[in-house]
Amino acid sequence: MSAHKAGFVNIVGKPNAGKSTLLNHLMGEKLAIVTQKAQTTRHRIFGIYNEDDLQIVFSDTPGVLDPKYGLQEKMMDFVKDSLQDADVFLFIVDITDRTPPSEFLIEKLNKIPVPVLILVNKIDASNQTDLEKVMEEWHERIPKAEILPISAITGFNTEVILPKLKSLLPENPPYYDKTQYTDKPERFFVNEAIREKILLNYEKEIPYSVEVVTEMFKEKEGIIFIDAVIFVERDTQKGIIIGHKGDAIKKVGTEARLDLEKFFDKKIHLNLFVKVKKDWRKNDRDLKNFGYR
Ligand SMILES: Nc1nc2c(ncn2[C@@H]2O[C@H](COP(=O)(O)OP(=O)(O)OP(=O)(O)O)[C@@H](O)[C@H]2O)c(=O)[nH]1
Ligand SMILES: [Mg+2]
Repeated sequence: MSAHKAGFVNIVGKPNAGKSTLLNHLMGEKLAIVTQKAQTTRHRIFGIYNEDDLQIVFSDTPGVLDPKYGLQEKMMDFVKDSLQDADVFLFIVDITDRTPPSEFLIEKLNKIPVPVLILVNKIDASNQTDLEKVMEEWHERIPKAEILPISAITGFNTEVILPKLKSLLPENPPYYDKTQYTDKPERFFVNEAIREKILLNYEKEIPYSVEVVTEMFKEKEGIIFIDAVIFVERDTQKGIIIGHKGDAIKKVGTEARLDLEKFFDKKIHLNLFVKVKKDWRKNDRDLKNFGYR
């Protein structure tokens, strides 16, 4: 057998580029939530891909942005971490995104002596002329990078990514137990499943004002019993989350439960509560309690 290879492959890019979609696709498992709204991912999530002679520790990160409040600053701290410890970068760009690229990322990736693979994503929603133009532009911005057009949603051209990464990674023993596929505990996936449904079911600032904490996760006779709290910033938001006669929160609960039953492959009993924690996004102590350091 050939020598074992292992390393860290960090997925970076702007909000909404398709980073989490790609992580899930490469892992064959829904580890990271995906929505059409920017700033869906708030934490750094490891997805650990294992073969007999290979371990790739993927890290999915929040999209790179200019922070406007405490929570976003903490989110960018996760991004900065991920710029420190990579063996290879997967830089995802969205071909349908007409806004200017992140100069911050371009500068970093040019400076760091680590291979960069630029994945021009969402080509299913584009055409050949635009693709050639965009690939040329990226070649000029980051000359050392190899550029690959893909569609993370349809899987087009994604089969070349793993072999390419394998060729770039160093010989190393595995960093994690080979049966482990993520660094996150069960409760994290519960919090995220609920947050995804909130992103999908509510408008404007509401999803961004929400944090979810699972307070109980207990398995008994094949059923998982979960109590989770949805924290909002203001009383008015609490009313909106609950909705008329509780219809809105009931919908969130049902949708999250169905996803979680699939993820854990068990029956789930899910209780949701809503509480107000005034302006938590700007409060350092609250942010720390919610796991943002
Ligand atoms: N058409 C098309 N849409 C895609 C593709 N990949 C992702 N998307 C969509 O783009 C949106 C954003 O996808 P995410 O995976 O959440 O993007 P992200 O980069 O993780 O976003 P943040 O976590 O907010 O930084 C979702 O609506 C996806 O369904 C693709 O290849 N083609
Ligand atoms: Mg994401």
